[in-house]
Amino acid sequence: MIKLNVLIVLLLSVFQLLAVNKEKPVAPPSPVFPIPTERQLAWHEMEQYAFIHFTTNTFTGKEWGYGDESPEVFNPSEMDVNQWVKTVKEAGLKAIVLTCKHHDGFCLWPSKFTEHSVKNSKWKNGQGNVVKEVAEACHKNGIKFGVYLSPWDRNRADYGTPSYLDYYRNQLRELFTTYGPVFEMWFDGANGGDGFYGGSREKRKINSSSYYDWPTTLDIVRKIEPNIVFFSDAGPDIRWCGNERGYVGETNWATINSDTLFAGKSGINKVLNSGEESGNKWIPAEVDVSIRPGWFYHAEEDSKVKTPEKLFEIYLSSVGRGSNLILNIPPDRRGLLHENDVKALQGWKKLINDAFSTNLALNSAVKSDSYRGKSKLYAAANVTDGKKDTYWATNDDVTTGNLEISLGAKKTVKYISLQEYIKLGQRVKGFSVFVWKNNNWTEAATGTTIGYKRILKIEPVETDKIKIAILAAKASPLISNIEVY
Ligand code: FUL
Repeated sequence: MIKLNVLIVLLLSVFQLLAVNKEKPVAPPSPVFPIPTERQLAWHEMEQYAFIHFTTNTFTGKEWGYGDESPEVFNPSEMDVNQWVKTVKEAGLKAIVLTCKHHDGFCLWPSKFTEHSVKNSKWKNGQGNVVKEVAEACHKNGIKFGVYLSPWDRNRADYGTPSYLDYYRNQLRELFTTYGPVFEMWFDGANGGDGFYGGSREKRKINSSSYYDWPTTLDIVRKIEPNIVFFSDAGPDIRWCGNERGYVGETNWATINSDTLFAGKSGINKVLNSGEESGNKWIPAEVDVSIRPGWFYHAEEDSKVKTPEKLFEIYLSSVGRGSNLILNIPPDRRGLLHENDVKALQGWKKLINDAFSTNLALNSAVKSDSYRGKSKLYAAANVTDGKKDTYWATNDDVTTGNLEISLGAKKTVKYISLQEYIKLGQRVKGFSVFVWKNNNWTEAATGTTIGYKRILKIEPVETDKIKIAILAAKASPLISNIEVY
């Protein structure tokens, strides 16, 4: 039997041993402001989702209905939202944002505030409700639901007067209390112009910076749905990427200045496309693009559906540059996603799966020229551990560094994916990717920003070593993830 005093001595030495081996705590890097909110972080992780444009336009062949369309024309012959959700989910899209009301004012749900809705259509004898069906199918199948409610309403007689704002806000309350949860609200930039306006058939001009009194409206919605992200040209949560062709800038800051956003300056689309390094707000870009030339379904565009290859290119220039992608797939007159669109989405998903099926760098050995306080917490191994909450960091006074990944054996490499730990702000301003080839480091790609995610397509190469050189950063670079495909 061990005597008590021997046991105490033994325990003491174990404690001492542990104390010696315990690292001195190293302070985490301070944030570089602005930083994303929790709801923005959750949004970043969604990466891609679907847009669904559907209204009377689908049946009249228009892109912007005038507002005088009879509700009767809305009559899908075999609508099946489960086909939409199934297609969307299988394509790897995480949500559906539905045009509950487009500029023509026709409502896809039987709103109690207007007669201009599905309740006066022939579809299901006026008993149908597209919004309810879509929201329920999304929630049942584990994808999120988002709302597009056009502020511009070419049907309403009172558009342009204060009473229209009551109408618009009543509809938001109606939608958000009945069909939630809603992850994103899409506020369209198109505002005012000619329209039916209850029979006036005239041109109406509104002052877009004051008429809508957005703070009050957003507050109403936020109270019902605290975690919602608001998209509009200027945020406040998500900004437009400045074009509808499917790309954000190669330089893409999630930050931008509120002054730039609201000054209505010429050249604003270019700034929206790249963000601003010195931006005082975290407002990341969303890339909106349609799988067809138009946002609504037109039979004559059946042969113009984007190819899987084009969609893959769009994926790289949106998600691959740190933005989210909202890809529009418009239902046809049957109320189904057209076969050509479904085929294109399937081909696209296959390209993505093939390209990114095996991360060759997962759990690979990584060397760095330095790491923060020589603490394991910030060591290079964090970039290949497959965990999003661990990261490599340098000391505060070090804003450059190299990360060298050994793949263990020669592999064919085509893509490199990099991620910053954006919870503490976007930092990297310049980097290069090198591959070990013929006993030399050869530059395979170079870039400016990384942000939430950056995917680099490189000339396919046989190599067993990759080096990421961070060349410039706003502060200590924090890299959470490097993947190699
Ligand atoms: C634009 C609208 O005018 C288009 O019709 C479409 O809804 C697109 C997503 O936004 O501003």
